Amino acid sequence: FHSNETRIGVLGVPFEEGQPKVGVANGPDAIRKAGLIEQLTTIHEKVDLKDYGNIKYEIMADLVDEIQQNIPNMKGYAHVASCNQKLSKEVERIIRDGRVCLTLGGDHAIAVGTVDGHIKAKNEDLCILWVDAHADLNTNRTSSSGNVHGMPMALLASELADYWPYLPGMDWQKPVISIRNVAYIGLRSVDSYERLVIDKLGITAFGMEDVENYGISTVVKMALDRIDPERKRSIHVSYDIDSLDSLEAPSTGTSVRGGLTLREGIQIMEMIHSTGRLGAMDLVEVNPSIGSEQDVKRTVDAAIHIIMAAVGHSRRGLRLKDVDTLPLQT
Ligand code: B3U
Ligand code: MN
Ligand code: MN
Repeated sequence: FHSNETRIGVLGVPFEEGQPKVGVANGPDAIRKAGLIEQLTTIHEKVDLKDYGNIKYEIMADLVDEIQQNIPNMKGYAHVASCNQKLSKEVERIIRDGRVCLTLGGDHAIAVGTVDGHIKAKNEDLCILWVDAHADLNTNRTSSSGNVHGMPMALLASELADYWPYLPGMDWQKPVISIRNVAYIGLRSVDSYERLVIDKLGITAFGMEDVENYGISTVVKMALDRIDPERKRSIHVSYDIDSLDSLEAPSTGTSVRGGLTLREGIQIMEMIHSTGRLGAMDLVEVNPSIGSEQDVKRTVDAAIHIIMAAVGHSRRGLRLKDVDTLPLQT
């Protein structure tokens, strides 16, 4: 049921203003340097891959002064608004070019732009699978950190639009995705106000205890049943590397023990790939400045395995086309 051609667009977003730790902006280059592009082209012979390089944006100058007085508790706001506006356009263009858009972060604040671009390109309902230790569901009123990487899901959800002040420079962004079309997997560090929102709105949220109780395959199936019951929506996966356990992905800004194994992390994406409806994926929060060289390698390798699973790499190995016998000895 999927066409045998795989069209992929890779886009790097060296963005770190959504959180306080330097280094996460080097995530895209670290992942590329470890061989992502080469590995992607070996999945099978019909991969058509285009690397769009790293995004460049100009900060909206008029925004900076205005923001500091008017938008409390959103650090780096002018950068967040400026980068995401450009990012949305780039993602839209890549998807309109018939490609699955793979966005390499950067911190998780960039999901505002990638989801917005995906929605605009597809002009239809879309569903989101948010794989993360955190819910990223704070508003500027509920956040105790003021870090925007803890807010993207709240900016995107239509049900939360009334809980935001007017945000200058974000008029392009439409909070049109219903939170009913969103499912979380991997939660284990959720703030009290986020918990309140999840309960009040009945958000589909699978925490680590659910992974423990049901197993990852059942969790993914239940998530898809909720957010895409008719199996027809384009799927956006926003994959925070901190969903994995700290032992699996140590080089990230806010790692939390007790997380997904890499095996579970891969299984999620193999299942999403098999739907044939992955439209876009973000892989965020890889920070090559955190931890030892070995920690960084481990984290980057994990990211690559997850991305490979998303675009069709099979742990069973590649099936030969038009060949069903072993070569004879001659
Ligand atoms: N919920 C906290 C912590 C956090 C969110 N996302 C990450 N950390 N990576 C906050 O700051 O909003
Ligand atoms: Mn996140
Ligand atoms: Mn997280």
